Order: sequence, then structure tokens, then C-alpha cells
Amino acid sequence: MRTSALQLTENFAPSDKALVPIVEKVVHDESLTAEDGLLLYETTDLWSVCSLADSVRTKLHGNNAFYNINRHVNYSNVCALSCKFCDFYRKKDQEGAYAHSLEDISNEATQARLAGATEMHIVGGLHPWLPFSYYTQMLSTIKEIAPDIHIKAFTAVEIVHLARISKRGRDGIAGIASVINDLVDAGLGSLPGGGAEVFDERIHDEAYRGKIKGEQWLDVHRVAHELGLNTNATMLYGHIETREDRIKHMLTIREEQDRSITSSSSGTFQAFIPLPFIPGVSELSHLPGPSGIENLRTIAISRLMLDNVPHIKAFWIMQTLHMAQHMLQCGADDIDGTVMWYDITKVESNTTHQESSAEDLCRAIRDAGFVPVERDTLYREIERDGKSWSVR
Ligand code: V47
Repeated sequence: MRTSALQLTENFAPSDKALVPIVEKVVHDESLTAEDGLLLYETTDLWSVCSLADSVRTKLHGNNAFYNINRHVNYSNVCALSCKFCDFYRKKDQEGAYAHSLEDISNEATQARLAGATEMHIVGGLHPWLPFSYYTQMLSTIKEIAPDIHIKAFTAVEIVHLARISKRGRDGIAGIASVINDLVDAGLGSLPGGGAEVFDERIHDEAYRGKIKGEQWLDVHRVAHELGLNTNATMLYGHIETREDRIKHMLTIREEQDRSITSSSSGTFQAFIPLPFIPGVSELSHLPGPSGIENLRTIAISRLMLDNVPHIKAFWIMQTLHMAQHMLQCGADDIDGTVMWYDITKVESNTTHQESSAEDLCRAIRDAGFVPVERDTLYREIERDGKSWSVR
């Protein structure tokens, strides 16, 4: 039996006494400051950081840990950008460049429906020549084949790209809103959290010059929230950024979430997903990427800093399923889903086939001491009978 959050925090005596004021704030539901965040990064008392984060996740979610039955689809790796951390993009005529046809996508939707998936998570590069109709038809085709599947698609930079190719790039926020409305009409259900990287101009200019900046990423998510869509937020860490940059990034997401919660927006950030940099054969492949301990610490600190974001996801594809189990004990409450195909990073596999069965995900969750709960994209519980499912 796991200790409940309040029991743990009231009797909690960290061996690093510098953490005591942070423990007090957490017990009294006070938000942590940037200085607190840095202290959590600097302390050698990692056990206390993780236990404190675990107490917060337990308070929010009890013993539940979430997963879903989903499919990730990377429709094209052709990209106008050349981000230094990225091992996924190809130029149009480069070996390995691809763009899936709408027929490929409809086959994938059929497979997803037959497998009982509740979600398709779709992202790709900024393809220079695919027309706007490719994207709307992709969504409507999936909806025709699998009307109940939730489509979570297109990172903020893709939305900005779609505004440009549909001649709404100069219309600012109104252009973004009109693109999102078109996509929703075609079947879009929510936005994933990708492409946020680290909100810092220096890092942007050094590692992903040409990509939209933090303010634009936030604009897109703000508009989506105002239009009633839920979204996620990521942070790509462990490359050339500092720990200060990470804390600043988390605080920016927290501020934006406050804005969405207190405004008339009906959408909010549902989950925060720290993504560890995977060097692969990217231009930054000389860097080692973050260590397992840094990954645990970052998950725990995310849980503690982002007190207004309900879910912290340990994306097993990038963290590995074994590490995701540890992360469930250090603040994470979600590990993503069955995935099937994933082309953006490859940690334990040389192919895009990166799949975990629902049974394996549940076993991993149980083994970590939690109760597996199948959720849909909006974190509603799923009642399942084999391949057929409904929202509880
Ligand atoms: O946008 C690219 C990142 C993101 C690398 O919203 C890399 O539920 C690590 O956003 N090493 C895509 N990361 C993944 C993503 C995501 C994943 C799971 C769930 C959700 C969600 C979102 O991956 C990209 C980029 O930020 N990325 N290259 C790399 N070498």
C-alpha cells in the first residue's frame, strides 16, 4: 500500500534541510518559485525531490496511472527546417524522405479502428509542397473510417505552416484561429504538445533557428484553448540549455495555464511532457543527452513546479518503459500509449516499429505499484470489451 500524500508530506523530513521551506509550500499548496526549482535541481537529496513529487501526484490521482491505446502517425519527414537536435527530418530528394499518401493514412485509420484504438496522434515535418487540402482530407478520411477516434494532430509550428500555405500567414492570430477552425471542421480534436523545445531566444537561435519562437508557440496554444481545444505542452531538454532555462520554460507554461484557466477559454493544457534529448544522428549527436538521474529529476521537478497542469507524462518511447516505471514513482502519472509506429526518435529500436501491447503497459504500471487506467485523449476513463470501447 502506498503512503497517502498528506501523511507523507506532514511527516516529511528531507535530509537536505534546505528543502524544508519547499516541503512546507507543497504541503500548503503554494506555488514554487524559480529559486525553489533551481534548488530542486541542485540538491543531492534526489530521494526527497522524488518523494515530494510522488506525494503531489498521489494527491491528484491516487494510485491511478494512465495509458491509452493509440497510434502515432508521422505523415512526412520532409521538412523546410533543419533543427540541429532533429534526427527525423529529410530534404525532399534526400534518401529516406517520404510523404504518406492519403491512402496510407486511411489504411492506418482502418488498422487503428480494428485494434480498438481511441486516439491517432499525427505530426510531421513542414512539407514545402503538400497543399492545405492534404491535411483537411487526412482528418476527414480518418473520421469517415473511424468516427470515434480522437485525432490529436499538428504541433504549433505545423499550424503556423498551414496558415502560411493557406495564405493566412499574414493574418496573425485571426489566421491561426481560422486554420484551427478549418481543421476542427475536418475532424481535429486537440493539439499535441510538440515543438515547444525550450522557450529561450539564445537556445532558439543556436539550435532551431527558423522555427517559430516561444511567443508564437504560446499564441497557437492560447488560440486553441480559446476555441475550446485542449492541448499538451512539451519541453525538449538535455542539449545546450541550462537548468535555469528549463525552470523558466516550466514557469512560462504555468503562467499560460493560469491565463487559460482564469479566462473564458474552455481549453487548457492537459499534460506536460518533458522530452529528453535523444542525440541519434542529429547535428548535436556529439552531445551525450541527459542521464537517467537527470530524467528522473526533471520529471519530479515538472510535477512540483506545474501545480496547475493535471498530468505529467513520461513518454515511454523516449524515456524507455523501464525508466517510465521509475518515473511513475517520481511524479509522472501517464506513460502515453501503445504507439505502434514512431519515427521522430529511436531509443531501443532501429525501426519505426516501436510498439507496446496494452498488456505490457498494464504490467509495467502494476509492477511500479499503480493501478493501470485506460484513458482517452481527454483523460476520460475507458470501458473496454476487447476491441470495442466506450467512455465510462
Ligand atoms: O516536437 C525532436 C521532439 C517532439 C528530438 O502531446 C526530440 O501527448 C528528443 O511532442 N530527441 C515530438 N526529442 C514528440 C512530442 C510528443 C510525444 C509524445 C506525446 C506528446 C503529446 C507529444 O519531439 C518534437 C520535438 O520537440 N524531438 N527531435 C530528439 N532528437
